Amino acid sequence: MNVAQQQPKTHQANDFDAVIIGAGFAGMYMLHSLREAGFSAKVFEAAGDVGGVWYHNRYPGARCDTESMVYTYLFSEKLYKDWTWTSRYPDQPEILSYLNYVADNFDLRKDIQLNTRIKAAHYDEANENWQIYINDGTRVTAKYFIPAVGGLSATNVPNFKGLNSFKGEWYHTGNWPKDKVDFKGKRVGVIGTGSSGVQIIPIIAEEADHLTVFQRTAQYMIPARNHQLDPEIIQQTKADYKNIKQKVRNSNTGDLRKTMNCSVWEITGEERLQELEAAWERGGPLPSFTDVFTDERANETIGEFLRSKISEIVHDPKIAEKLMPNYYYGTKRQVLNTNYLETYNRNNVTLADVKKAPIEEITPKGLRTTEKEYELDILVFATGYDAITGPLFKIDIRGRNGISLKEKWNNGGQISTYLGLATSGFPNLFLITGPESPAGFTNNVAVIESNVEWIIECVKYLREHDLNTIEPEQEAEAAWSKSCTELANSTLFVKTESWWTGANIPGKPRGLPLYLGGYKKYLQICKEIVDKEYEGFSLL
Ligand code: N01
Repeated sequence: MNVAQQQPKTHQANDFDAVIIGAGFAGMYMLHSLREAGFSAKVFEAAGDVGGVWYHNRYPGARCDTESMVYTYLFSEKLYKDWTWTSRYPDQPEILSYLNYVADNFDLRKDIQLNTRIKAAHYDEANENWQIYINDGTRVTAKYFIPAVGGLSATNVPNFKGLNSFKGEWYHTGNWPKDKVDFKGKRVGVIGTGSSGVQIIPIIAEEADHLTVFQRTAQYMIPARNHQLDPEIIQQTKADYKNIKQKVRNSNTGDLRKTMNCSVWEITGEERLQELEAAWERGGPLPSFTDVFTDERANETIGEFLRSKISEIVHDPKIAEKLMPNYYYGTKRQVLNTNYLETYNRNNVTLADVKKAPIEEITPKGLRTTEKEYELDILVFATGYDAITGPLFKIDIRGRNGISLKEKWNNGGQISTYLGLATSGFPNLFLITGPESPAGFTNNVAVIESNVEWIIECVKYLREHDLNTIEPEQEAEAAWSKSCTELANSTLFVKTESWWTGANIPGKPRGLPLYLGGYKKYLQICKEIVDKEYEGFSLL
């Protein structure tokens, strides 16, 4: 820690101690924690209600692929015991109800201003505060600025020629309307086969007259095997709260998934197959062998297993062939599904390979690939997000000397943070699930909780020590970023085009700006830095 001796300063009074953007899991827990610690805080939320991504992702079939017993706040034992999740993987309406329940239960709404978009936040060096500009032209000030905008909230609608000419309806999964979209009797097209596409496709297929899926990259599929939770299991889970919380914090992924703690090669091929078959029957993420994301041959053993399942499920060998992935297994985020592959056995579903015959344009009647025109009444974009940096870059965030975050990070080409929590030149700005945090590879709610708790400890420390600002020292930040890059480069993840690597957005700089050392290790590092009185930070 570097604490400079300085004269006391007189500052203009701030409107709030902290301004937070976003009323999702992160923003709401941040608000609650700040208030509990005696700080004044205000959340600004662009949507019409709380919920964050779960407010917007109301497409049919939307469901979390982390189990409900851990995709939930663990900070309050009472909350954990009072709320009852009904299924293994909670669906969007249930998660949204939960977040509304949390907002009411902790009386958060009085400090959340809805329907309000923040367009800019500028650091004022003279006053050592943040000037936060709202879309309606007004401005508020705060000592701390916390954009809790998540990594997957900036939707990506590819810039296809002719979209405006389309005479039908079109929607993006991440910005789904509140009113039901009626697919009955319609010819529907879905572009994209990631987590969102894979969830919506089987539902639309059941309702629509005809569905065409435009697939660019075939994905590995793992069954979710979602089910209603047995009342006895619910009681056991609630009783086991303390143990579950501890296990989550001691895990690499912030959840309770099975890990193998051995290399693919340490067990026989037969044993491996048994493990994989058992996991397939159980549903949920496959158990992770220690070398599966570093050793190409180890990775291929899992890829081969999953490809064999496609041939077993999909009746038409030509369609099965088109559905065969050929990237390293798991180097795009794993997709859990319910009846996805089975959907291609229906006779009202067509699979169009748009890697082979790319999309040329959207026409008034539908969509034209280099091969043919598909006539459509409804077009669904399940085309993902400008992830990790996208949501932050939508806000004009400027630190010292008026330098914007986008400029500092060279438009995403040179991201540098310290612990994913802060970045030099931007005093008193805190990130939650930010770049170079373990988000994206870890249960998001777990990362959110630990980030929020770290921030609260930090601002309490500043208050107790009568300090005005905190920001990373450049050397400490550079070392953290370097370690993130080195870890990422030692894996197969960087060899695949995905939203993790920025390759899904044309022109976006490539890289993998996330911490891949595991959640448990991340928590240890964050704690050590606090124990050493904020080593690597400059406190003034
Ligand atoms: O987005 P994606 P997503 N032309 O980027 C295709 C979380 N999430 O919304 O692979 C044609 O994964 C693209 O093709 P390709 C979760 O973390 C969680 O599905 O780039 N196709 C791909 O098939 C997840 O990982 C849940 O070649 C184009 C698809 O669109 C993350 O959000 C549910 C294209 C995008 O897949 C993102 O998932 C939903 C183009 N120009 C989301 N551009 C659950 O918890 C893109 N594509 C279950």
